[in-house]
Amino acid sequence: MTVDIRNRALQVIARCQRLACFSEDSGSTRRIFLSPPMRDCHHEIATWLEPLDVPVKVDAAGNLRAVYPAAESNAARLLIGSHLDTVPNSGAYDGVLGVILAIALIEELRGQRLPFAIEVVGFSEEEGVRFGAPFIGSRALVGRLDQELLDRRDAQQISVRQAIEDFGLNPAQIPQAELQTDTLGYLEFHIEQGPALENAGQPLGVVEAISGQSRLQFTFLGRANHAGTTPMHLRYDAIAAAAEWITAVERTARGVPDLVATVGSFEAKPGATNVVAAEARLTLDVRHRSDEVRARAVEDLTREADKVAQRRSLSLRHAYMLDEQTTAMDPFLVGQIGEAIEKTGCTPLHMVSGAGHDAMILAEKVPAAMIFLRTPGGISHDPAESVAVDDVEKAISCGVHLLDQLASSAQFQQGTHRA
Ligand code: HGY
Ligand code: MN
Ligand code: MN
Repeated sequence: MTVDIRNRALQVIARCQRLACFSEDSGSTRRIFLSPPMRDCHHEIATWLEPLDVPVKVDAAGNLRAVYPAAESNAARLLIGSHLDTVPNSGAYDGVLGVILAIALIEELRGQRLPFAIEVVGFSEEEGVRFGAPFIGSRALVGRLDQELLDRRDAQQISVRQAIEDFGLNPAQIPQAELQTDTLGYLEFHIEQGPALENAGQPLGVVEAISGQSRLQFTFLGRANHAGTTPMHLRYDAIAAAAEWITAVERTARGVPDLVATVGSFEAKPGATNVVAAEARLTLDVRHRSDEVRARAVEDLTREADKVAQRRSLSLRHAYMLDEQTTAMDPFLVGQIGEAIEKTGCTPLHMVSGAGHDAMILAEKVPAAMIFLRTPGGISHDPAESVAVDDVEKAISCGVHLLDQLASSAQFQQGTHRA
C-alpha cells in the first residue's frame, strides 16, 4: 500500500467526521431531507472538489451533482455516490462514506482523464426519516419523484414540494435531474452495517442483491378515558392493543428464517400518564431476500393487527409507505468488483444486503453495483458506527483497480455489458 493511499484513507475518515458535524441536533448527527445542515454539507464538499475543477450543482430534488469530465467531451458517465442524509443520532459513515470515496477516487486519478466521465452524486434523502418515504433523491434520477410523493407531508405538515422550494430549488425542474440516457452505470461504496464481513475476516464485500423491504404505518384507535376511574374490562386501550401486536410481530419474525420485522417508531395520543390511550401509531419495517416471504409476512402481520383490534373492540388503520422488491445488482459490474477486490489481495465476500440502498433505485434504469466495507461490531445507525482505516485503504485501492478495469473495457464503455 503506498503511503499516499494511507493518507487518502485517513483524509476520507476525517472528511466523514467533518460532515457528521453538520446536524440539526447539537451533540449528535441528524441531517434530514433539505434541512439547513444539508446546505452546509454541500458547501463543504464543494471546497473539496474545487481544486479538482469539478463544479458542484444541486439538482431540483436536492441531490449534490458534480461531474469529473472524461478525456473526450460529451462522453457517457459513470455515477459513483451514495446519500448525504442520516437517521437521527446516526454514525458518521452511513451514506457519506460513499460520496467521499467517490471524491477520493477522482483525487487518485491525479488529473488523468478516463474514456467516461465520473459523476459524483450525493443523494438528498435515502433514509426516509422526514417524510416516511425513503429514496426521494434517487427516485428523481429515475423519474419516480411523482406528485404523490411531492404531496407527502412531514410532522410539521410541510410537503416535499414545499421543502424543495424552501431550500431555494424549483420542483418544476425535477425532470432535469433525471439520469442521462447513456449513463453507463452506478457504483456505491457503503458500510455493510452488519456482522458478515467481520465474521468472515474480510474488509470488502460485493453485493449481489439488495433485499426488498415493506414499510407500513399502523394506527390502533381506541377511546381515551380516566386512568383512575375506568375499570380494566371497560377500557379501549390503544397502547395495550399495540403492545400485544408488537410481541406478535417479533414472534412471527423469529419464526421465519432470515425474516426481519421491526416496529421502529411508536406514538401515543394523548400521551399522558393518567389517560388510557386513545390512539397508538406505529411503523412496521419488514425485509427478506424473497419477495414472496416478505409479502406473506406483511399479510400475516396485518391480519394479526386486525384480530387484535377486533378482540379489543378497537378500530385499525394501516397504510403502505414503501414497497421495494429485492433488486439484483448488475452481474457484469459484480464480476468487475470481485476482480478489483482480488487485486487488493482480499477475497471478495459475495453478499445480499439487508439494508436498503439507493443502488436498488438506480438499478431500475442503469447497471448498478455496490462495494461493502466491513463494519466493526456490525454497529450502524448509531454514533458507535465506525470503519477501519486499513479497510478504507483497501476500498480506495479496489476503486482504483475498478476504474482501471472499466476504462479498458470496450464492453462497458459501449454499454453492451447491460444485463
Ligand atoms: O433502512 C435502511 O435500509 C437504510 O439504512 N436506509
Ligand atoms: Mn441508513
Ligand atoms: Mn445508507
